[in-house]
Amino acid sequence: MTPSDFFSALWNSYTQITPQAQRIQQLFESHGETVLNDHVAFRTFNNSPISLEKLEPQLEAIGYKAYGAFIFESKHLKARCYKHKTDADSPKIFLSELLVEELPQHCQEIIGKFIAQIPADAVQSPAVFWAGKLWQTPTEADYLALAEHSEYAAWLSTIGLQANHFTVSINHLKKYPTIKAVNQMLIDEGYALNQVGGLVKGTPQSFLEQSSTMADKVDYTFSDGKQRTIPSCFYEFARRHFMADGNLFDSFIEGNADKIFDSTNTK
Ligand code: OOG
Ligand code: NI
Repeated sequence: MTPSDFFSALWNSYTQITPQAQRIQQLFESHGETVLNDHVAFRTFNNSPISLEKLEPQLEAIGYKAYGAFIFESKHLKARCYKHKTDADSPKIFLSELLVEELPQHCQEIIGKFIAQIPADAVQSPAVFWAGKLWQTPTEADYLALAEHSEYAAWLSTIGLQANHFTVSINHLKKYPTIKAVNQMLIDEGYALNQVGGLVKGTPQSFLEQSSTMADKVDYTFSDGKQRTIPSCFYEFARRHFMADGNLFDSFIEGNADKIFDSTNTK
């Protein structure tokens, strides 16, 4: 599978439940822009057949290699980032996993029921990255119990493996050169942005500025028949800056990422 096939399959499954991303991309295009992606991100459960460690070889299979590692203590996550070995324009990939054993016992038990349903050989090809949830639909009570302690766990229990965001590269836009201009356009168009820690995460001095929409909401029926609208996926905007050595910063920043995760919060 080529990276281009990989990202177009991902975009298809992502926009099915994130119609705002398609609309915002079209908005940029209607203003004469060509939208390039800075990165996409995935979430998963550790100690499972779809752990970060088990998924990583499928990224290597499409020509990617890991170049950074991150820890999010209060969210009980760890993550790695990946870039293509030869094509610098191919989107970067951010893959995180939930450290399930750090959650309260009752959450571990709920997640344990999902993990027990994942086939041991679930990871066979890069297509696993849009496999969705590999377990039965949770009950509303289990979903709410997870959300209480880990919004990430609640989100993952309903959505599963799939790109949780694509990211517009502001560096490649012509008419919206700053993150402020992008945010203002989105606000004028009525989109709800993630305000955790302010609209803009990061500064030019830290070489990476990011903002994101709040996730789209989709109608969801839990296994017990209860219905509610739940967050699906969101769209991100990133502007990278040059470092003193003349290279564009190409990694991620824990302090920014910590807030971007909140784009799928239920509250
Ligand atoms: C990933 C959040 C981190 C970034 O650009 O820092 C991130 C997620 O929400 O799964 O995407
Ligand atoms: Ni991101």
